[in-house]
Amino acid sequence: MENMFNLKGKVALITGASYGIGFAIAKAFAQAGATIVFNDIKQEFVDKGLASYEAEGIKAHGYVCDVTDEDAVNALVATVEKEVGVIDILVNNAGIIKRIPMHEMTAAEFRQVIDVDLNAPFICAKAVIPSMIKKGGGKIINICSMMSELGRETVSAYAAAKGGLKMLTRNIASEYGEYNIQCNGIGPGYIATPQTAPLRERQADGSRHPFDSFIIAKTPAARWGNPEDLAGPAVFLASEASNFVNGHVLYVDGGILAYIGKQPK
Ligand code: NAP
Ligand code: GCO
Repeated sequence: MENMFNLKGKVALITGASYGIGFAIAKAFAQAGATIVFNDIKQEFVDKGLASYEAEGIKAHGYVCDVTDEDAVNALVATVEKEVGVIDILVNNAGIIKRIPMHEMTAAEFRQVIDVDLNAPFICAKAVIPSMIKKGGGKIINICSMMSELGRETVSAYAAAKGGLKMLTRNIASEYGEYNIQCNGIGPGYIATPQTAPLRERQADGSRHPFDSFIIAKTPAARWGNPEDLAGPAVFLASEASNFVNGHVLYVDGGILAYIGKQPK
């Protein structure tokens, strides 16, 4: 059973993994035996990420690459194949959010979110699939969201992207399953990372941010998730244990999607 979750000999590219969810997933992959490759937009963040991995005893390979730039992504994949090895596992983790009421959001802002959160996973998956086919298979994991299923005020672009990412996940699974490529999604709930820090900021009087209290009431686990809560589900979807799981979005949300929410006192 242990071997089913073993990633020894596998090369994993986790995009945008200097910190946050991507870092936690990469750390778990390393602990399962994988070789870690990650990218970030700025050398400064790549360097910080390398230091963080080293502090965990992980010799990661870090590269500067903007995932929205197709030429840069293709060059990254070619460099990784030459310097590290063929990519067996791709985690499309890099992502941004802009919280702006839709009627105030510019088309350029909308496009920017779609570019990173939806176009980039397409670009990265397209770049790794040919070598996965040649190698006899691979794993693609797209980091979806509660917003792959639900909407809320101010996140129109993000929800459109993450909803699209759920269907891109299903389509990659459909088109490449016959090549032993499994493409699945992970849908994190509300996770404590820099991306959600504004939603958890303490108020001037020291009380919880209203959104923080709201999420606690909407989550059966009555807590925010930690990036480490995604480690096991990610290793499962990256390992042989999930070889017949394809086109699935595994929600790791503490039960949010199952729950109407706690009645206000
Ligand atoms: P985060 O803390 O904001 O980190 C996002 C990472 O993506 C950063 O390393 C960032 O690099 C990188 N990135 C952004 N744009 C990029 C680009 N064009 N090219 C390369 N790297 C880029 O986010 P997170 O909370 O860890 O979230 C990671 C993923 O999980 C995202 O896809 C997010 O939508 C999703 N997610 C998050 C939550 C949550 O509650 N936190 C829940 C569900 C889904 P820089 O530092 O250089 O900007
Ligand atoms: C927001 C949050 C969410 C989380 C996550 C939930 O503003 O609602 O940022 O979108 O990031 O996607 O799954």
